[in-house]
Amino acid sequence: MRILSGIQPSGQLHIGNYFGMMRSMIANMDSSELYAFIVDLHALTSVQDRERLSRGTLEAATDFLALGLDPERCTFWVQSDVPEVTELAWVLSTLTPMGLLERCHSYKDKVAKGIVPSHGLFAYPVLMAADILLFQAERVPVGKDQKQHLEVARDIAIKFNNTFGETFVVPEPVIDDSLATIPGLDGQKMSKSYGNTIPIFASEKELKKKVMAIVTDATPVEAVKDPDNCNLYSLFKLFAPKDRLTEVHGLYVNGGAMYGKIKLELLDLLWEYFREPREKRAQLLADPGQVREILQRGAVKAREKAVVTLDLVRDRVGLKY
Ligand code: AQP
Repeated sequence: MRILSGIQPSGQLHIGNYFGMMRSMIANMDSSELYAFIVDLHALTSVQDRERLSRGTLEAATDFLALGLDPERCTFWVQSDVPEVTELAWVLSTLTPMGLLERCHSYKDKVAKGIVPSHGLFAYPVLMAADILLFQAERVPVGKDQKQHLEVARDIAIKFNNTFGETFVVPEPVIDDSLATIPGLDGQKMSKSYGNTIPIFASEKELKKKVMAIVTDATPVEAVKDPDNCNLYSLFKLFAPKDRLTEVHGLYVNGGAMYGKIKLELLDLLWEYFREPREKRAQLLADPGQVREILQRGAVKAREKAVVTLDLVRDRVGLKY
């Protein structure tokens, strides 16, 4: 099984990225042919700051490695190091109906949040389709927020195959329904560009500030509360051991849940959960040359695959003469 997914270096990686995508990618390393990459070209749609983007790219790669991605057991690279993807994106864009992109709510949401409505932001799903189709990926683990983009990629693949003959594998999304969308501090989707994240590798002080800022309602302690409609509970559920979760669930439905106490408990759980990766990350940060080298080797490996697909595409559409 060929599995592929990417992550934007558009800010500190957060627990939504981890549970939505990174964790299942790491878990799939041995059972599949895995392609993982840092999508810096996509991040350009929201980060127009040279220093932030280049630093973010190296940091995102470092974080992924620290969390357990093993470059020897997958192909791991930075999107812009494989330029074939931009050529394929252009070819695909010529047969992507405008209406398909106009329906994408991620574009509308981002514009509503103040991100400049550039052509790149609008065409984001086409570049994402190119990422996926270039490597003939069969499965793409993503959070629920990316489901529609996956449908766009599928539509484009089908249209291309119908127009030019069987060329692309039509990819399937892999979405863990229990973790579909991790809420942010304010209850909206946790998102780097919404400023509502819990970063995986925040300092203890920063983490405390974030966790204590999780928005909860103002009901008294003894009131009965709905855990399924509580942002704090949704986050607690990700980290708490089963028995403790059952107890806290009981406090919600019978009364007695103290938000402040649960937040402090969540803080401890979070800190412990990422302890080992944090130590690994500190080692990698001390040697950025090693991370760059891993990425360069990954890009060489990725390009070997990319040129084969692109060559086929060029032939199919008539770019060979
Ligand atoms: N809140 C979330 N819940 C579940 N999954 C999530 N993902 C992101 N946020 C959540 C998944 O993480 C993967 C990588 O995401 P991305 O960085 O490429 O893009 P994104 O979805 O746009 O993430 P952000 O944080 O919201 O970034 P910005 O703000 O820069 O756009 C994806 O598989 C995504 O589903």
